[in-house]
Amino acid sequence: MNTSIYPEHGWPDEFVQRYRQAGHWQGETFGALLRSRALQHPDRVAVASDTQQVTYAQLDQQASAIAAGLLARGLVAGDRVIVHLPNIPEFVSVIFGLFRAGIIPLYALPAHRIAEIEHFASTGGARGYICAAEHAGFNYCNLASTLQQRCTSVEHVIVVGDNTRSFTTLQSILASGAGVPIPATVSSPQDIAFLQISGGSTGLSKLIPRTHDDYIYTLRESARICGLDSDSVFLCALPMAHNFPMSSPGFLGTLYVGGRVVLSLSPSPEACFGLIEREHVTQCSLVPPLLMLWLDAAACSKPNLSTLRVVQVGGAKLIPEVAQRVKPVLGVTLQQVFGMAEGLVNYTRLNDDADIIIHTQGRPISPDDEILIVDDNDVPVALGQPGHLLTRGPYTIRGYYNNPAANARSFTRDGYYRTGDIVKLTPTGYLVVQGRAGDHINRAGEKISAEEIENHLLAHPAVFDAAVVSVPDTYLGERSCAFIIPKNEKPRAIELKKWIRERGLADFKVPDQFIFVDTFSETAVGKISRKALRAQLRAQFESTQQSV
Ligand code: AMP
Ligand code: DBH
Repeated sequence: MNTSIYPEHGWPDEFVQRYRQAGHWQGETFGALLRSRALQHPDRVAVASDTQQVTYAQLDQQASAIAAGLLARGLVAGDRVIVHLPNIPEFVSVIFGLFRAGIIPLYALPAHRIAEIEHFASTGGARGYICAAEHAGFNYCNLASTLQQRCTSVEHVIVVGDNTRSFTTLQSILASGAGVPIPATVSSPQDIAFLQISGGSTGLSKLIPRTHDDYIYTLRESARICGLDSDSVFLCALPMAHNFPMSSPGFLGTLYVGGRVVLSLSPSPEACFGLIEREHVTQCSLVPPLLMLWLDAAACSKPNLSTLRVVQVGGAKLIPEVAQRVKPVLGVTLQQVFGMAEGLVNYTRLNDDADIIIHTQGRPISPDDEILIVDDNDVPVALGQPGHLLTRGPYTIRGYYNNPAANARSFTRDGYYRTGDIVKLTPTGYLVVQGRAGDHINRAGEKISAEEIENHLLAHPAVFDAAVVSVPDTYLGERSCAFIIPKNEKPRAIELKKWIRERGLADFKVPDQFIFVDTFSETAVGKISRKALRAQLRAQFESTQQSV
């Protein structure tokens, strides 16, 4: 099967030439990258966890064995396979095994449940699903069984760890593939390497096709901008399937430079502070609410963080009051990161003035990142004014996977991606994020689509209408609030929460708060857009907060 990027979401030829000539795209692939690092420093530890240490040579061997084992089971280059694993070393060997076989991983977050996984499997046409047997009290094998009943395309389930359902284990794949030759390079640098998922501002998440060339470019440059080298030790505390800890610079950026990745199953200070001391961690990335937890915990317990140099913070807006505490409390350099799985990533630079580090969300990685800040009619605003951020460049996608309707909405005719973010540009080219234009809730860095949750609430027999909005939250940044018009008798909030969970949605999507109302407004129903309605309800919420 031809895995080359589909014409509708490839870069036009003139851009391909430009990015190659500039040296951004260097023709590397993930499969070859690991081999070259393993040859350079076979005995260095690539990935460490509480229980395992895997060297570059071992990782390289495991990747080859997994590739051979999967191909022997009938998977072929170009197939899509969902990877649903927590922060364990097998995450890394599995994805490199898939890369080496030319199979395309589709990354799901551990918090995702059957509703999301089924959607990924059907939109991605997945032939396989690789999961942990159990993690954080959740049995992924049960999910796998339901998935196979609902999605016949998913022929292969592979489980990391023993399981009672007699699914194939990763151990048996490794054993069957060990030493078995695999076909010579199956991927070309411009092929899709994997599918990331979008935060999903309108309805369900979309699939983001990233190529070897474009993603490896961000790893190389992110590692440079974040000061990573082969002596760096990166602690991956956030879920490693997320684009931020994966690539900005993340665990892949660390492997790119031959450094060491330390995995934590939990991002809590209790779990991470000990690891930082034991493994001599130098870098880590966090979302703002976690940073706040770390700051409070460090101020009390005075852990030994002497090896830590840089903490990257991104995924949601970091307020200056919190940013200011990083250096004095943790003794490290703060690096703000404003990025998106679709591409564009901005960093404050390590040697920037404190004022820039504290008050901006950084500037783009690449001289070829093109930024436009426009009004509602796509007309550029004056410098320094807030507007919609549009972007295109050497690592920003030109289209979602298999989704022409979303592509028509999310990209301009000349290929700019409509990020949905409202930003301001400073005179020196730094971005300051103001908020979102659309209706998604950024709950501690986890993005929730209002529309997706509303549709699930509307399916409840006692709900006449529902509107989900974001409301400010001191700790989470934003939390979700559902306004509900009951049909007859008012349902209980706890019942609606249970309903959302039982529909198989990730826990972070369960509304934090419910407000029951008789009507949305005199003129609202059916006459104004959902967007205007949500804005009105949010304003209503804020005014009641002020009056208390
Ligand atoms: P996703 O679609 O899940 O990849 O999320 C990307 C979105 O997260 C961006 O478009 C922003 O809305 C938000 N985001 C990421 N980093 C930051 C940041 N440092 N400050 C504010 N918002 C951010
Ligand atoms: O929120 C994100 O998606 C994000 C944040 C920081 C991201 O994808 C990234 C850096 O690469």
